[in-house]
Amino acid sequence: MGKLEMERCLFSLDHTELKRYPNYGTLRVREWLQVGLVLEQERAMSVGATVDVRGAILDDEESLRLMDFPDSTEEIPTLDIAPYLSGAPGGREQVAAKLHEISTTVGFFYLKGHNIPEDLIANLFAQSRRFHSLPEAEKKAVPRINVDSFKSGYQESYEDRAKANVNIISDAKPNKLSKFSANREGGSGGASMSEADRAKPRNVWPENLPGFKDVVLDYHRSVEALACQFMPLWATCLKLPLDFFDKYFLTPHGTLSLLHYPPQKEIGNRQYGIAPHTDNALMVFLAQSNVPGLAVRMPSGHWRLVEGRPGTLLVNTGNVLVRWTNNTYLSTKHRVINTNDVDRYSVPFFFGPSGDALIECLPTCTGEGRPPLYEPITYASLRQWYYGD
Ligand SMILES: O=C(O)CCC(=O)C(=O)O
Ligand SMILES: [Fe+2]
Repeated sequence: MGKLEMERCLFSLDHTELKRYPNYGTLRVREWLQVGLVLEQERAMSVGATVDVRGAILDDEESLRLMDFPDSTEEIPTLDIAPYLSGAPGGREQVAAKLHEISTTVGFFYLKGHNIPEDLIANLFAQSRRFHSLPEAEKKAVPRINVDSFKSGYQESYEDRAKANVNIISDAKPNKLSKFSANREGGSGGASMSEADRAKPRNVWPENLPGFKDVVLDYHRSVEALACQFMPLWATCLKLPLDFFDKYFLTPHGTLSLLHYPPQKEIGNRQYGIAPHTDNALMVFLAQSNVPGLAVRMPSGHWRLVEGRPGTLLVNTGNVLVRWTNNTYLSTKHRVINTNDVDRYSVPFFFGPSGDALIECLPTCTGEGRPPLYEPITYASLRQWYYGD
């Protein structure tokens, strides 16, 4: 059996069935899975070098000018998900058709009708301001931890991205932002996680901020539930059985980040709040305050400033969907510069499959004359390639 076949076989193991074996806990299955993951990780190192899921790296003077001074007035579409969530007849098909169109053209949209209470979102921003207003020493007391490649806690400024494959320009200055991140409690590794893995603490919390943890976790749960409801929609878009994606999302990845950008007076010189990049997740749900700063690369190649719209979340598709759909869907380039006089706050929620999910070209995205462009890769390995650690 070749490496890939073995990995496919390992990934598709039915753990519900396997758990019926009295010796499941000590069974070699876990060892096999580990072997499969290691082999896959080794290969991932070369995958990034041959096919770049981010698309063209834009690094010339003209491209930088377009990023720094957005002048596009092209439309960012709106997706109203209510007809699907309410179970209206034909609602799923109607919403999926619009989602498909958006994902092949712009890759960013305002999500309306999402059912996350406005007061929860307002409270989340209030908690973010509270946290970021703490004295630096108190914030630094909340360490940055890395559990199974998922990072939580406080980060003063962005990590050194020299080894990473996040940015789409070279030599970007360190990003001007700080953040607090929280990951899914219980972990996101998938069926191959051991009991010990499952029990590991995933998050660190500030002391003396009563209510902070509850609000952050409450929003995390709400937005994860919303994100999971997208999976049958994606299956509809891609003409797959409605439960097609279930096995990839046993323990979904969900990283929530409370981002804080100080004002930035000088534009240019490769200095950004967040340098131009694509997101690596399957999709990202962004709660925005009313302070602009995010700009998105539109179909014309010009960039557009994205204003916040009350009652909506801004959503974009990421690198996982590009690989899964063999380039049918976009992972659109974007960046942030806070040119305002006031601090800017935003809250992205990065949503993806379990770490051990094998991302390989979907059966409906390949065929005669359309070979898969990307090699299969686990989500954990794709993350490793992206972050360089
Ligand atoms: O703050 C924003 O508006 C966007 C943040 C973002 O692009 C990211 O965290 O990947
Ligand atoms: Fe992003």
